[in-house]
Amino acid sequence: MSKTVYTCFCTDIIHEGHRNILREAKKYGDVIAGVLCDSESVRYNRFPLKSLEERIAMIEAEPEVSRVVVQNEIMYDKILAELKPDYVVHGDNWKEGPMAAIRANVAVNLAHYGGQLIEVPYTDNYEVKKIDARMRDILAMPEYRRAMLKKLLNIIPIIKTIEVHSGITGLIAEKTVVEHDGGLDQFDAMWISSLCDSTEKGKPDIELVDMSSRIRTIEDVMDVTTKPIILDADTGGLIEHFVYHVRTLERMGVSAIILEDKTGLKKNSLFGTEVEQTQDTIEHFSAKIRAGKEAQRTDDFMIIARIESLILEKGEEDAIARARAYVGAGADGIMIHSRKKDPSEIFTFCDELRAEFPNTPIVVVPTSFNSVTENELASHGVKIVIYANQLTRSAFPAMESTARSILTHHRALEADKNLMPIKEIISLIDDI
Ligand code: SPV
Ligand code: MG
Repeated sequence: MSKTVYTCFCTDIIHEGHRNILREAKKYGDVIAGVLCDSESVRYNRFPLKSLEERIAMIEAEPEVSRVVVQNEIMYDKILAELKPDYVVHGDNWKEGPMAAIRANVAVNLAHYGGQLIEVPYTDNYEVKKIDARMRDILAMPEYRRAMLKKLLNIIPIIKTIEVHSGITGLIAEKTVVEHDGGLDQFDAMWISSLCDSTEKGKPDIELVDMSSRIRTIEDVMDVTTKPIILDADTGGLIEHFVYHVRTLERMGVSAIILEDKTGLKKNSLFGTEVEQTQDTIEHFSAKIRAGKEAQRTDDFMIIARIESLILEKGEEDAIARARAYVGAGADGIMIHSRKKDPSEIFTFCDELRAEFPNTPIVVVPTSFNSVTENELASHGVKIVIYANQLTRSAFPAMESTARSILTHHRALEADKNLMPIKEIISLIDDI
């Protein structure tokens, strides 16, 4: 009986490197090729440009491949237990970084039944690099990027979103991958926070930083990333202005905006009732949502209504009544905010909303109730979690401490142990 060889792909295009792996694999027996499913592709690599069906057809068309299967988990336990191939073939580029955990997992699983690992030298030439960069460039195009958020809602249980306010924070959101709990993980989307965009400019979070400036920040982030963007649109301003902003943001490739039901001089929600804040009327805010929905031109763009009733201590009933009205006005999702440490009021709201509107995405920002886990939130129907300010809050004390150290010691030596080497900083930045 001929031997079997297994190799898994997570790619939208077959290039010389993949063909090399397939040719090598064929030397050992019948090749079963795996195609990594969508939900694991976004955790392991990036958002797929092709559908699963298209990726399967692409791999099936390769002459060395006898059979294609879908691999549903990045770790190989299940697929190897099921297929028991004599060999697993993989490029040798997984010896370091988060991918090393997958390599170790394959080795353990092969050892269970006496399978063998064949590592093929990774094809790291100019053409392969160019193809990879091209895939990234396509994903960053407005039409692809804009559509990604809605697609993600159907692919993964909860969308993990991190605040970004510049090219460099965008790169951190784009490139940080960790290995934990037997899998790899990364952020799915980026939040452009009014608080952090303002703080970055040394300005208060009162809608002082205007849309032209916010757009500049979005452009900086978009220039170097591919992940979908959710913009904190504050109150959206005057309805007559808001509709123009919707057009601009949609055209740029922003996937969603979150519009807050406050009016007049907006202050940051985390001040709660300590400062004067006015909630908009249901009628006026609903009219704003309706106007925005009428202004947009694609089905991809989402307008998410943010309810401030719990922040302003107006109670659950008011929050639910508003959610009902805003969904009726066309809101594509509801964000509920709270500044309590205990998440129970958030859970109560989510459970109620979920029962009434099973398909409306719920968004939360667990800054105050930060002990909740993503799994807990997902179990209450939350679809998008936003870590709204943590990158800014971690950078500020680090920078301040460096400034203090240099002032204290009249030199930079003492601060240096906490600094990222210039070489590492530079390696974050991609060439075109
Ligand atoms: C922001 O990040 O600007 C927000 C979330 O609006 S919060 O600061 O919690 O109000
Ligand atoms: Mg804000």
